[in-house]
Amino acid sequence: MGGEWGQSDICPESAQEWTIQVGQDHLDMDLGAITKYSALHAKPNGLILQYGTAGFRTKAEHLDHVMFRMGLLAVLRSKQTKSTIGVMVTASHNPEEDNGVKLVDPLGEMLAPSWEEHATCLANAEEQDMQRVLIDISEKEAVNLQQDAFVVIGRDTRPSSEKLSQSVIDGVTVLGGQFHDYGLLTTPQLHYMVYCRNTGGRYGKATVEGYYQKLSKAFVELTKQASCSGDEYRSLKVDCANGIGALKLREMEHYFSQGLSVQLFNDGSKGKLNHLCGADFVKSHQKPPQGMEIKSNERCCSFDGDADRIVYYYHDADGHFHLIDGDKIATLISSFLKELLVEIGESLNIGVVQTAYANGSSTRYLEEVMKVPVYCTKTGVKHLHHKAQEFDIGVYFEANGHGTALFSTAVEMKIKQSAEQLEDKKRKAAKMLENIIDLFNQAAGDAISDMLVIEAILALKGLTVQQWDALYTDLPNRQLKVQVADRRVISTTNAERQAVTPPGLQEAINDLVKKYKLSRAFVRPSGTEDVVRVYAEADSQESADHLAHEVSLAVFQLAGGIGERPQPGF
Ligand code: 16G
Ligand code: MG
Repeated sequence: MGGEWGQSDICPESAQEWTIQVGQDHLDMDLGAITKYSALHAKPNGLILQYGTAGFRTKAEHLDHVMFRMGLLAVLRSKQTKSTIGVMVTASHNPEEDNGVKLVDPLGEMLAPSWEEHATCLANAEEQDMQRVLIDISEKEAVNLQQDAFVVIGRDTRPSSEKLSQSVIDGVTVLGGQFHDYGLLTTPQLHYMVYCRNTGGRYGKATVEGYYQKLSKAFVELTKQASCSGDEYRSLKVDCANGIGALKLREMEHYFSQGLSVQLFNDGSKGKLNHLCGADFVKSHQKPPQGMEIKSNERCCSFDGDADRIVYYYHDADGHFHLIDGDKIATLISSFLKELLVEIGESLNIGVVQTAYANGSSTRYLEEVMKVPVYCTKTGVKHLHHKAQEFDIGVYFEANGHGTALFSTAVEMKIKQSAEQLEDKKRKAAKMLENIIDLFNQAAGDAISDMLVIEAILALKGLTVQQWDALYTDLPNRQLKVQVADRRVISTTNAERQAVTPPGLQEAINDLVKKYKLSRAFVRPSGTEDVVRVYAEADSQESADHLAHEVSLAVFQLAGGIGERPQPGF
């Protein structure tokens, strides 16, 4: 979330309106110590930040107070839920100078929305109001301050991350919380740790070792069943965005090497984090990362800076670049899961969850060819995750490569039973599904786990990357950004596919879309940058480019564009 300097309208109560109702309970907060330590992590006057789609994100030098305060908040959340809460210090695919923080809820999920609001209020309170906001949150949420609190902390490889995670620890400690600092972790590893700790170890062991062993065991079991062998199927080039993914994959590699050999690029030994590499760069520029040499038909993938996204790609024999994004990953996974269910003879309800960015071809393929129901939610992992929980098996992916599959407890039990009771082919399929369930990180989208799932499926089905890519052809598309004075003038409905305000904008988009074949377009205010995003797809790249440009102009005119008018050409 870009930092803005100015008056907050997020927490409208002014300092005077706070009635000081320090109840008996609050004597359990050492207010003197909080004030003293808070002054050591002082908030720059007037800095306003918002807990956005993926927590707070801005220049690292503006975040010290936010980290301290998120340490405090994590303790309150932990006391309220009587569970371990996670705090991850990362800014994912943002430039190296940025940083960010997000809280992880008890089952490894994103923080509940009402607490996102508390996070925003607490981060924006001026120094003198901070205590009162803290007390207000604990009153509103009926936090029993006598309850114990436990917080686990992880961080990515940014130069600023170590110091910032120390500020989180200061916040946790001053409120009397216990903590475990995992140090360097991928974001999904921290989600996994939180999930493990709050489910009494049933999900796995809450150590990196436990994570490596659980996933690798499942992967090796699966790939043992694959009939094809040879290097072609079992080696993969991985662009690690010069981030934490490189460290963790290197640590993990020997656990699964009998099933797959990985060659790491952009491993952080020289390049800058996320600079000209990583999943976000590859997806948005539709070209390979720097620092990786690709021979034709070699299978390659990219992680993002905190290893919670993955995209695949290859060069064909003519040297053309082909991107395999989250939509095609979801298609591969859901078709494989569906095949296994048919083989086992189970009719479970399986659903795929996408966002408005999903390529129209993928949705059509899933619905019409695979006959899998598809649902669309707003952008942001929490929305997809939430929807996917409604199914026996919910597969969710954003086109940008963030996603996973969720299995209900009932399904897990059923499959375990089937793997023991059924015979022959059915038993084999049930065993496979059992291992696939273990291989997914069900707490969050996870580049390492997804990579192993994909590699296992390709090996089991004997598919090459080109055959996978050929499932369907993506419709040409284009994404653009438009600068406006206040992006909040744009509000949307129908999972962001239609603009409600400003008046006339949706009508203008409808008229433009009508001019092109197989076309679709939508606009939405970004949750992470101060821009409006425009998406268009059509039957040709030229049409998609034109449509995106025309929609950008409509946004510029009707939604208060600033700076230079959008120009055609990319
Ligand atoms: C964040 C979200 C990601 C979403 C992106 C959209 C999480 C963990 N991450 O990175 O899911 O696709 O924001 O960004 O929720 P935008 O709002 O700027 O388009
Ligand atoms: Mg990320």
